Amino acid sequence: MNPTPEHLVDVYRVSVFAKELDEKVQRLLMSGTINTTWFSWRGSELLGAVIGRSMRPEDRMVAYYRDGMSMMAKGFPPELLFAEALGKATGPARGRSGWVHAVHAESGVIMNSGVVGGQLPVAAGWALASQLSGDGRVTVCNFGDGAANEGAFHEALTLASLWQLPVVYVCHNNLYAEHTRFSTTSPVEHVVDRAVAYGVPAKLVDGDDVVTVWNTMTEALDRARSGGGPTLVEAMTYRFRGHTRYDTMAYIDPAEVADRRGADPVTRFRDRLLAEGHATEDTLAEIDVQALKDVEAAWEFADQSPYPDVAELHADVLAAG
Ligand SMILES: Cc1ncc(C[n+]2csc(CCOP(=O)(O)OP(=O)(O)O)c2C)c(N)n1
Ligand SMILES: [Mg+2]
Repeated sequence: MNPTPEHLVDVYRVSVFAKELDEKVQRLLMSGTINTTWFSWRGSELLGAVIGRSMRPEDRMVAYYRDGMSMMAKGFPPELLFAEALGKATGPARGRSGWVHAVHAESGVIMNSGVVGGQLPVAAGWALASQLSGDGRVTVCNFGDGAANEGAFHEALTLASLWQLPVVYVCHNNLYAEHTRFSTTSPVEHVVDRAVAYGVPAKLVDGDDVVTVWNTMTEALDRARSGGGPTLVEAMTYRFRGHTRYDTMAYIDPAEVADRRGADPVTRFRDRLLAEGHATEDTLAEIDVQALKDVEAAWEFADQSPYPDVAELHADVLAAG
């Protein structure tokens, strides 16, 4: 079913917030104000917003390190994510997991893990638990094009298909895994080209095309929920910044990056909402102002939160004797 105008404006709200949060973190990092491991998601905000918003609250998401936008869209409170990233005691793991392993049980989101591809079998396991308990939940698993080259991809897709698990695998194909272009590591052009080997329905989509991604996700979620098994979605997207903040992107043609940055999906979606009459300039301007305020509130919360007490250093750590 096509997204309603309310859905579309909501997707804009979530994606403009994710964009501003990423920009804020970038400024804090580059000015030396904070120091944390951060993988910028600039360029993929729309994709993340649609994935998170097309899911039901009770569904589960296994996310990955460049995926904060999907996690927040699913309900992970931004201030808690920020606090966890900074190692603060108010983070859901009391600052111990850092950004890369953040978990928020209430919204059903886990980020697993620093091991590229590690999230795919974990998602199959969560989906198996839903199938066995009959809880009606679907698990969505986000991963990158690089993760699709891991053995875990093959293992997870095989099991998910054999057991018809309620899971949707969403590959965020941003063309690069660290400094390596996907085309130099894959004999086939697209990750979905491999789906036939697993007997899994698959769809290739433009990750910036909100309506198509929405319809693809809702169809895949419905199929999983009604016992129809897994789906593989490959969403083409782009990474405006380097793999990490130290990456100068010397391995990419500067014209490619300039072209992509010049066609910011969030800005283009805003233009489209106006052109198609889904929202007025006043409404969107209000959303833009609120996004900046909400980002500042999340930052203030994280910044003012205390670090864990040093007495906690050995708490929850398994030790013999
Ligand atoms: C098993 C494993 N191999 C290598 C790495 C190092 N590494 C971290 S991120 C990354 C790139 C993964 O790229 P992709 O899956 O396309 O995700 P993207 O960063 O592009 O979103 C690599 C190789 C790792 N963390 N784990
Ligand atoms: Mg990638």
